[in-house]
Amino acid sequence: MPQANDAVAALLDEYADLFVMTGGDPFRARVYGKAARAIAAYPQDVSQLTGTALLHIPGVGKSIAAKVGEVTATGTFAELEELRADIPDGVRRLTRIPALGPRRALQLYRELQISSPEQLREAIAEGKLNDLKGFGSKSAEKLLRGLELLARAGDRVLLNEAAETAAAVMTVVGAVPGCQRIAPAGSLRRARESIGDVDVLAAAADSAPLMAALTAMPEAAEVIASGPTKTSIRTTAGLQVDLRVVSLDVWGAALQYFTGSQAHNVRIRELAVRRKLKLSEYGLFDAETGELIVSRTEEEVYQRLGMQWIPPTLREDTGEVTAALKGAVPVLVTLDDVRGDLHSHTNLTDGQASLQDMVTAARERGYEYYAITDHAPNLVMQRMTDEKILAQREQVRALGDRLKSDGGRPMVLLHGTELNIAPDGSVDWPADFLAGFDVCVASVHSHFDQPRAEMTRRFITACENPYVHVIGHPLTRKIGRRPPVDVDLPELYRACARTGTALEVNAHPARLDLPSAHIKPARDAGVKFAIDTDAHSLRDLTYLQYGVATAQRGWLTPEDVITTWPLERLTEFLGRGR
Ligand code: DGT
Ligand code: CA
Ligand code: CA
Ligand code: ZN
Repeated sequence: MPQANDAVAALLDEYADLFVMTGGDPFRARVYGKAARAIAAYPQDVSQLTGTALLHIPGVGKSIAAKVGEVTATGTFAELEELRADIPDGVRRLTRIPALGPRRALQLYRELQISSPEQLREAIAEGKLNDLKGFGSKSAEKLLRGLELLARAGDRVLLNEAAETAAAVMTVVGAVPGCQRIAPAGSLRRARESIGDVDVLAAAADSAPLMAALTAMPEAAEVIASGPTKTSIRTTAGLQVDLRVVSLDVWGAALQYFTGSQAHNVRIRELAVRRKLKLSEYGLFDAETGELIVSRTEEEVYQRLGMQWIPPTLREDTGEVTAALKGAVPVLVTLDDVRGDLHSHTNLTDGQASLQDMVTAARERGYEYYAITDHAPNLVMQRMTDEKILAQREQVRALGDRLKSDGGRPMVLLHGTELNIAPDGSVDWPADFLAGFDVCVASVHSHFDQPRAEMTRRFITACENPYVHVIGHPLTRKIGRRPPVDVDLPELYRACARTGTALEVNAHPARLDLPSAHIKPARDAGVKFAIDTDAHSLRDLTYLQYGVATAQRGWLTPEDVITTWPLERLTEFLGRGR
């Protein structure tokens, strides 16, 4: 998707935040937020569109279209700059702290002159918030937790942002004559849930033109270091990119080395030493004679060390080396194995695209089945009603019939919903109404702070509901923004395994939930998984790959993932207990 759209969306979001902070009408601010999401999801580059064409984007009226035009021409817009002049940048950073809204952030600035997360931490330590109206003792505790989360996220970015940056670099550098090979390395290749810097490895006899192409990119705001083997830039978005160029005959050794993780590399270097070998980014050598043994491919390097090749998503020193030595590396689930998606939204609730458009896009992805699961009524702001969801079911059935007979690729449409798990574990509708859905995802969307015992009870009750098939984004965390809920995980896994309820691996790069670290223990407890996009736009459908990578990091095979199963087997799973 066009980068210009992301830039415009970010500025509109910032404007919406600043607007509320300065006492603006929150309803009007929501209009900007909504337009920002629509622009981010829009398939065409907004910087190339005329004023009238902009008006076709949902939620974009004349005033917002004018602002988009201003951004295209100048990089910003006047009203935003006015607000920026009023409020220090740090105050807006405060609003990123979970549990602190824009208004309370402004209150902290006006009343205590707090204008950064660091100052907030000090003020809490000094007890300055104790007498502040609207800030109880519990809110100091919550804010500290939020501050910690923010600090841990640091300057790391989400997987999709890193992947998009790497793709841009690889397109430009890969097109330079003499570039023989180019690939992502580092945490991006391993698909960690957040990325510190982007590592790209290229092969060429002469590195200079490749390095020059990188530093000449319009996205390169700053050259941090430049040399013949490694050049680092910082992008206009603040992300560091390290480009390393090696000679083609050491490609495999270099790719292995720069993919990491460091812990994985330490482990296999020890192994090499025990075999009287020496492993470096230049190859695997005989430790005594210094003679090169292998270096061209990763496969050769691992093989010569006496083990199977290890998929990058497993290289975290969590048992993969032992498995590879025994020839027991699992055949991990891949994007190609996925046959469908059980969690998606349309503009009947908070999705950006119509039912027809979502279905067309899903079909283009080659799915065998696809479920529409708009929000259920208890998420009040989505204004769902029984009538609306039943009317949607009719549309889904009619559209499903058309898909069967129009000669295109066959895809079975499922009608479902995303239920809300209430604090007591109940969901939006009674059994007889739930029975009408093909699939029900159930998720926690409120009361995130319940104590562990209650939260655990809540999940177990939802699992025991025979109409709940999948627990959506189970820990409800948002990476770097919202902490996971506190639940007894082994108890949850047992309940899922016992009741045949799948846990979702939500593919959205801001969620990646169930987080990969928890997936393997859940699998070992007998849980099955649904890799779902939870798509709210056409673009979100492309994020499936991050869910697959997360599942791989959790050691999952196709057998563990119900969305890789043929429809018949899936239907049997969905029909359980009825
Ligand atoms: P990040 O950037 O924090 O998301 O994580 P990584 O894993 O991409 O770390 P990074 O960028 O510092 O280094 C990329 C890979 O290169 C790393 O996974 C292993 C390898 N590497 C880089 N420097 C060293 C080093 O000094 N020692 C070792 N053992 N490995 C290194
Ligand atoms: Ca890195
Ligand atoms: Ca790096
Ligand atoms: Zn949800």
